[in-house]
Amino acid sequence: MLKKELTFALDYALNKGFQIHPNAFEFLENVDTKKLEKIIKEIVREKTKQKLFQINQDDLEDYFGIKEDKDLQSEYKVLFDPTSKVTSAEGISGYNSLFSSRFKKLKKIISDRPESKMIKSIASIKTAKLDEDVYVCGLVTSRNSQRKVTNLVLEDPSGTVDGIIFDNELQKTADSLLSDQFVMARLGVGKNSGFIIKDLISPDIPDQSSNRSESETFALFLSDLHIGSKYFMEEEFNELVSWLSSPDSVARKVRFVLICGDVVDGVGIYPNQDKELVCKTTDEQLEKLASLIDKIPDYIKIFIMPGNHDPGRRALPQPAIPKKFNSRLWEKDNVVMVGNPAVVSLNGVKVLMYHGQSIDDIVKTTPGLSYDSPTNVMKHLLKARHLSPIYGSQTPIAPEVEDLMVIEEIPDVFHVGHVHRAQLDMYKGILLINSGSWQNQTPFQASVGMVPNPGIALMVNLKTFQVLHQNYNPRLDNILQS
Ligand code: D5M
Ligand code: FE
Ligand code: ZN
Repeated sequence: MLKKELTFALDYALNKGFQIHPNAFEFLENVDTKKLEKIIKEIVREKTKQKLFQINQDDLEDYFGIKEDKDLQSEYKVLFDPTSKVTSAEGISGYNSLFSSRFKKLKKIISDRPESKMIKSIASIKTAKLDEDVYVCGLVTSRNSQRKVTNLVLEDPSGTVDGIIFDNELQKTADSLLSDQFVMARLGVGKNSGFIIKDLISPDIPDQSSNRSESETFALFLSDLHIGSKYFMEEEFNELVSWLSSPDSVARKVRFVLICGDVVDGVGIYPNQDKELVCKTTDEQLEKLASLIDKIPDYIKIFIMPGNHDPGRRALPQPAIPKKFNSRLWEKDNVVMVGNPAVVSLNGVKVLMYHGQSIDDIVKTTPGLSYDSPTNVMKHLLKARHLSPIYGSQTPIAPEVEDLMVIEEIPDVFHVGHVHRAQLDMYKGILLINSGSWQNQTPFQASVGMVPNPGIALMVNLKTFQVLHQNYNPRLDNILQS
């Protein structure tokens, strides 16, 4: 039902012979009701003078002084998108080329370090007589911690080596390594001629300065909307969407919206999901997404990435949500459909977007990590320079010829979702954002004790990297973690 102030304003204009364009109508719905009468009277007076008898959104934006600021920089580039690159080689030979690509790419990354000049192949250190320590590098194939010692097996294309760690601190470093991640090790020979690991060096992120936007343009970071689910916070999300076209001074500067996957809840993703869906088909769910996007001003660019709930390929890397599921999204000029992971540049600021599927496997196998702090997991990914190292666990990984999950480019912002906990942090100058979710706690999450903090919108000033947040969740215990 229309608010009475709005009905009054509309009647006033109609009685004066005016037509009201639907976009003006939507705009007026979001204006403070107390101001409506004054606004409409002034616009009617002004336009009557001009003998123009239609009120449209432009008139209202003129009135509020909130027309698109053309001077605000808003340039984007997609720097990396796996969509056209996925080839999926077959079976065993596919995985062989995947791991060999991973090894090569990461060896190149680590070759900036001085120690890397001394790297030897694993096969060669087994046959040579070693008088001094040597460096090898490889993927972690197993890690085993007993009370006093840790055993680590590394594999390079020439073979595998089994090393023992006695040092307490180094054992902790070893525990923090992710299965199948790349690492460099300093090895010495022990008394019984076994190898002792004396140091472990991850590829990691070098100290660097990050790129900034010249203008104070804002980007809005979102994830895990789960549109179609009974638990999607539709009302709160609509409020956020309306805010984007409101006169608010920050809203006026938002030029980018990044959605980090699980945009819809999907169909048949988990057992008995249909009981928790309000939209029963992916078509219906994506159409609802498209109609929400219709309400966002078209000078705002919206990047949409798939997650594990969205239609299309499930295995990583994921191509963009295919056009056959919703052509309208693909055809909208202000929507950019990207795969998972993707790198986009916003006014020169490089944002690495990744849904975050691998977090599930990592929290299960790495001491000290948990769902409560997704940004700590993100730091591990950056250290390993890989988004989803663990193979053969819950996260499906496709046998690509090239490993597209290696973090080759160093981002300025690392944006992840999936675990439904909004959190911020910094790591080596990189802004870490887990953008949380817009889905209330599901019965499954409650059963495993996962407590999401949904309904928090995170906005980053791309010039200063200052982060603002708005909590649309009415629950008082729902707070942003940092
Ligand atoms: O996942 C939201 C979060 O819930 C994510 O951290 C994984 C976790 N989750 C969801 N389903 C399962 C099952 N079946 N087992 C273990 N953990 C799960 P989302 O991708 O939004 O479903
Ligand atoms: Fe999700
Ligand atoms: Zn997810």
